[in-house]
Amino acid sequence: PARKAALKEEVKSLLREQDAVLVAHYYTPDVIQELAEETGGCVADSLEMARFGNQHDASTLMVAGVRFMGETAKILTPAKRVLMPTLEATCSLDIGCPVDTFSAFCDQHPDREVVVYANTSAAVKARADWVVTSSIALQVVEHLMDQGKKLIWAPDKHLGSYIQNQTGADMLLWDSACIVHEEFKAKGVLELKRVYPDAAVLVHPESPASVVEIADAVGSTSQLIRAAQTLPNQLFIVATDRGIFHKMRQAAPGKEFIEAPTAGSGATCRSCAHCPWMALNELEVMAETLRSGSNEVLVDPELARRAMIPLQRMLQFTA
Ligand code: CIZ
Ligand code: SF4
Repeated sequence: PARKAALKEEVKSLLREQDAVLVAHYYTPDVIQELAEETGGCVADSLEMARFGNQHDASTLMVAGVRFMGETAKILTPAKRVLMPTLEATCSLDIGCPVDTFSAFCDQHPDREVVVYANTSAAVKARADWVVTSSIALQVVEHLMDQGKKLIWAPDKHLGSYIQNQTGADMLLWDSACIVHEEFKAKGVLELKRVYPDAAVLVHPESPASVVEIADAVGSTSQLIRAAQTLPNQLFIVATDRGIFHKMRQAAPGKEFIEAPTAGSGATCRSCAHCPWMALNELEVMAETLRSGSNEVLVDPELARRAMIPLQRMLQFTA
């Protein structure tokens, strides 16, 4: 604990010295979220992270999250230096949507507007008409439906079919999933509900439809935090990455949160309600990155120029 406290202080002074602001996702380790809160940075979902980094005047952004979040920051603010604690933090959705196959798929359906989730590479964003996050996906799809558009949706099939069910939009879905959310099981949640009948079930729509169906609230991370605040329940079963408990406890003091059950435990559980890539954002590696100036995120300028168009559309849609 003494070492951790000393390291935290070192990171704080390194951030100051380097005119860097820390932008952290809700799923990163508690200590990283605390650091962001204590140093004037932000803890947020990917949409708010993008907006915060875009508006902040620091010359360096330290982005704690996964690769696409650092890339988004770099694309939106090319003049800034963007660092990440590690460049190895990827995302199963990004991996599941390689640009070559995706582009070929889009080429086969030229009559469809291409909507991609923020959890994608810069190259996939560059091929898209729209980038969305889970907090605005519904509104953007409704907006496109009003214009009579047919859509391609990628990469998350669970989020895609949730939106399709909610809106009735004509969407072709790419077949990929989040390894964390996909593990939540309706059977386990229902068993837990029997033990705690007064608990409300909060579900991120990257989860399977069977889990979404039994939710009291479905939404993005920031929407689920709000639900924890506003619903009258004292106890919540939460089907999203457990990193979110840090903010939920702050937002709803005195309330209690339990992890929704996943398929397995121990060796059979690949993710156990916690993203293995978000977990790479450790205090030690952040300190080392700041000391050495390593792990700078760079995006090919031509790709960045094209990816910026749907990203700015996303920011403007929600402005
Ligand atoms: O699952 C993720 O990576 C999420 C929810 C990202 C975000 O903040 O939209
Ligand atoms: Fe990707 Fe899922 Fe991890 Fe989010 S939680 S970064 S969607 S693998």
